[in-house]
Amino acid sequence: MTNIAELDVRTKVQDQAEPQAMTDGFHLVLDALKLNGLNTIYCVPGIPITDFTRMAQAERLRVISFRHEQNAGNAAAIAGFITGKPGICLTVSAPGFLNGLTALANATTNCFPMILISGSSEREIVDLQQGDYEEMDQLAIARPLCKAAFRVLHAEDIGVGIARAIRAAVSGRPGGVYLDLPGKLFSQTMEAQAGKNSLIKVVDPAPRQAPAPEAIKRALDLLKGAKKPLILLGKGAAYAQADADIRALVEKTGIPYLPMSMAKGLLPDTHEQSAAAARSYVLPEADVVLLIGARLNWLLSHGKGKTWGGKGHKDWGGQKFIQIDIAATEMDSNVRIDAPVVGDIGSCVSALLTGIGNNWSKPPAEWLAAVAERKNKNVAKMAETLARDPKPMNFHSALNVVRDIVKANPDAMLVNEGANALDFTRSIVDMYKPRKRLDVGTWGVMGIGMGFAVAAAVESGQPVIAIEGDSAFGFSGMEVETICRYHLPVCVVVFNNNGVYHGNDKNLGGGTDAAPTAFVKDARYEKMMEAFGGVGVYATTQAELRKGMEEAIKSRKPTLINAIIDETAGTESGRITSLNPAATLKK
Ligand code: ADP
Ligand code: TZD
Repeated sequence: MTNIAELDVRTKVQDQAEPQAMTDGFHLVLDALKLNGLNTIYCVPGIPITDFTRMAQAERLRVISFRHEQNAGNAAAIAGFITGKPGICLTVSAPGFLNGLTALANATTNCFPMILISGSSEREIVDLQQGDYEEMDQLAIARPLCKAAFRVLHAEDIGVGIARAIRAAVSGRPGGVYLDLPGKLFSQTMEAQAGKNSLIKVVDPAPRQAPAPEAIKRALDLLKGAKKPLILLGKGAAYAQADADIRALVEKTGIPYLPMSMAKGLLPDTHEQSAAAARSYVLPEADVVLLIGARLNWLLSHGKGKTWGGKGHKDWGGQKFIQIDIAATEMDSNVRIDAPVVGDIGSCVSALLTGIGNNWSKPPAEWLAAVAERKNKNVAKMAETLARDPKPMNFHSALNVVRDIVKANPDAMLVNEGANALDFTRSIVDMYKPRKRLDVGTWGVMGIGMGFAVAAAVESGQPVIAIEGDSAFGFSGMEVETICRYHLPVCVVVFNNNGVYHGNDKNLGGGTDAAPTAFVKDARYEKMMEAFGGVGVYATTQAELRKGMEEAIKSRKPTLINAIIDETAGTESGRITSLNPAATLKK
């Protein structure tokens, strides 16, 4: 038993001791991020995270503050794709959180690693639905839209919470993670040393997953017997950062390859084995297709139908598929996968390379000649179209300029969204280096433009060119202020054809309202950039567009070029008109 005298002595000793150094939730979150090399935060401040953003800047983290959370979220997502580390987006509760959610869901759909951290309201009040400020059960809402969702209630669990979020975002198939931090957590205090000990520096966050030797053998056996082999590179291959091995695999096998949109530049688009210009020939003709980090989703017509030589819309072609993917459940998702190779792309490609050795026979000459013939014919046809200089400009003539500028600046990042502005840029503008082309991805989502552009500039330090449909630009256009505020070397080119897809639609009811797809005619988008101190250019000719882009890249000044395009030039939905249900009943 302790007697009173003993207690007295203890109290005195405690009184004389140094006051314990303390830390709090704010600092523990910051320290946990820093410890894991996560030094950039894309955010919109407000209750309860305003002080957090200030403290982060005081601690020398890069804090990029946006005008809308969706753009901050898109920035974090693409930062994740470019760097392989989870991009961090920080928002306020309920409405701010919801604004960030589209980006989180889009990141998950595209397999981009990001962590959406949102402050949230008092649990006790939220759970009893008593009407707190910005009340919402955010964790429950986020959960079905991302890969994992966690909430931290106690300061001593912050280290574990951040570690779990990082691992969930980047291990296996990458994706979006939601981390819920209730307002009360930030001001919770604990002893500093204990706080420090509770943090985790994540070791090997995306562990390699080597494929089974028999899976490699099965794949090589299939590839060896192929008469008309084809390699398809997807954005998973770009993300994997196994650039040299992927190039070696393509070149050692001599197999023609097709890059998906964001895999462009993994090998330069000018590579002689690129079959991009013969896409509609090689897909139905190929007999064995090796997919590397590409899903057989709608972008590849689900691996069947006429695109693949099937007789009808749902019929399979005769191809056999080898698929490399980290997600075993991706196999057989649309058609039979004859040789699944499950593992990380780096390990899988390297194992294939070892198996291939140095005596691999190239594909039959007839196949290569047939591909080359189609390709050369299409390239020549395109060159003819690109050589024209119509007045006003159309998509081709304007993109001929962009193509030259990207060729002269292969390190520049290219952001791209729109319908026609997207499809034509993808097919006309060659990319020369990996992870330079950033676009609407799996969903074909509009609104990624300025968020992606900001993060591309921040993460790479390179000039950014954003080719934007005028409709697409509108979804995130206010961030030109953010671009100016942080002095980012971003050149936005708005392809202005006065509307969604094109600008010449009429009101079918005959009223004075504009048609749903039509915008204000001859809108002066360049003045938006001028309003915040950037450079605005109004370009009606190829020469004006070229000069504007060259100066923007040289000066690294925020620039918006309003490129005036023939308002009749675009087609409905660009290349995917067939997905657009058109009314068949005439009333
Ligand atoms: P695209 O749209 O370019 O065809 P997708 O987004 O459909 O590409 O496919 C990317 C695929 O890559 C996903 O199925 C994903 O699981 C896979 N993936 C992503 N990173 C890796 C990796 N490091 N190793 C293996 N597979 C990966
Ligand atoms: N909203 C969201 C979030 N994503 C979408 N994809 C759409 C709406 C629908 N949509 C497209 O699919 S493309 C597009 C919209 C609105 C814009 C096309 O017009 P644009 O490009 O001006 O950006 P073009 O070059 O004129 O075709």
